[in-house]
Amino acid sequence: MFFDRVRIFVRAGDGGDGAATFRREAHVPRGGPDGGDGGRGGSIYLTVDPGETSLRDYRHAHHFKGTPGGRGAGQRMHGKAGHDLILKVPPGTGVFEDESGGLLGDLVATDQTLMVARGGKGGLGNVHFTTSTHQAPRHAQNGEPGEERWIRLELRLIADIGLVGLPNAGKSTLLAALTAARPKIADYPFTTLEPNLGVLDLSDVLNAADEETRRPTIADVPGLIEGASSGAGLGHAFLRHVERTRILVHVVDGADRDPEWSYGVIRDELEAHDPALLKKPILVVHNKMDLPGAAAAWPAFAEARRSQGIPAIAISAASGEGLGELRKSLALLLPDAAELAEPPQSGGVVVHRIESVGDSFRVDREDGVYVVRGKKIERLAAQTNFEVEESAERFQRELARLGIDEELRRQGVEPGATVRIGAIELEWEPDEWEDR
Ligand SMILES: Nc1nc2c(ncn2[C@@H]2O[C@H](COP(=O)(O)OP(=O)(O)OP(=O)(O)O)[C@@H](O)[C@H]2O)c(=O)[nH]1
Ligand SMILES: [Mg+2]
Repeated sequence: MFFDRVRIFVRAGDGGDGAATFRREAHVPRGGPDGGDGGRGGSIYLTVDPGETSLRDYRHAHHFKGTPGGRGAGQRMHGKAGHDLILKVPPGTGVFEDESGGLLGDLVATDQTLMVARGGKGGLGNVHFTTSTHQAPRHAQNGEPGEERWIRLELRLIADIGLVGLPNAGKSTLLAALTAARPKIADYPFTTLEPNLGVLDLSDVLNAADEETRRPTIADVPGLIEGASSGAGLGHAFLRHVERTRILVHVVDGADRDPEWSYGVIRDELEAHDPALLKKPILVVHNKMDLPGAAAAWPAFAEARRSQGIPAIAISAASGEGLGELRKSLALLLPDAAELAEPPQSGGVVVHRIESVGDSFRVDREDGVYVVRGKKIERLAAQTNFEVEESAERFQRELARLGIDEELRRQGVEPGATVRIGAIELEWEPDEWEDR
């Protein structure tokens, strides 16, 4: 199995709690507040490592957690920041939010990095809550919870040249003949079950000056069959991998009963998957010329391509015939060296979504419990230490300020009723809630 699609769960570290402490000094009876802030939680990032070629690393590991930030302490000591977690992915990894399906980023270039879960902010220590009238606040914020979400990773291999063709056409044999790659080759269809990549050395057919930089990659993908574009065979999943190649080499088994039909099937499938594929430069190779059948079929095949204005070359991946000409044609079609160093058709910019923390909320009655939902209020609830009266009171003032009190009353909340906000459950006590 080739791992080109996975779903993983990422949870960034929670922020550390702020401290509510007071100075203790020999001659000061009651020192001022000196509680430091909590450290921020570790975030989770994905980064492109060109050494990775599949998402195999994520085959068994699906859950990733960032480390929490340290707690703040007295004497204004801040908590330590949590460690960030950096996960490696191969170039060509699309990152989607699982729930919405929205694209979070498209990672193509080496070292390109995307944050997928933001660490929680550290809670503020009580030093931040002094005012002219309130010199000894016992209130400190709890750390903010780290962001968590399921994300989907989808790999679209990035190669300069893609080999496409029916099973058994000789794609893997050609890859092995052109590069140092050693893919499995066998006389039966569907030998190749996952893409193989090779690096082409074209220095002999190029100017000496270009030698260093032009090292294009070739991808050999599993054979396509009729109906591949609508899901038949293995090919469908792999058509995605040829989307980003610069050049396609269409390999036809010249010794086939009907090379012309074989040729047409692949063209149709490419077009059905994405008409843009046929707009790429395509080189057709008529393979197995060492076999008498292929040699006999070549003149008619060549004539048909000539009349369509599509370049075709006769080769034998087995004997090496025609490979020099193929390499020269590839060198001519490949864009210049500078462009080769860039990832082909970089999927574009990384999309960073700024999460909005609006004041909006909703109150639903569920099994007798009033459930309050809203980003801001849930976050506040998570950051409040209800053991500290002062902090609990601050929270209740927020409920009033945001209009949540009013909405609860409108829905007929009774004394003693349970109000749930995120993971917190409160008891509705109107007197206490009102006398502020
Ligand atoms: N005589 C001859 N046989 C070839 C040539 N190229 C490939 N073959 C043979 O054709 C068979 C299929 O070759 P592969 O390279 O595995 O074909 P493929 O296109 O990669 O096939 P899938 O991986 O199944 O899609 C093997 O038995 C090869 O030895 C050639 O130029 N001449
Ligand atoms: Mg193969």
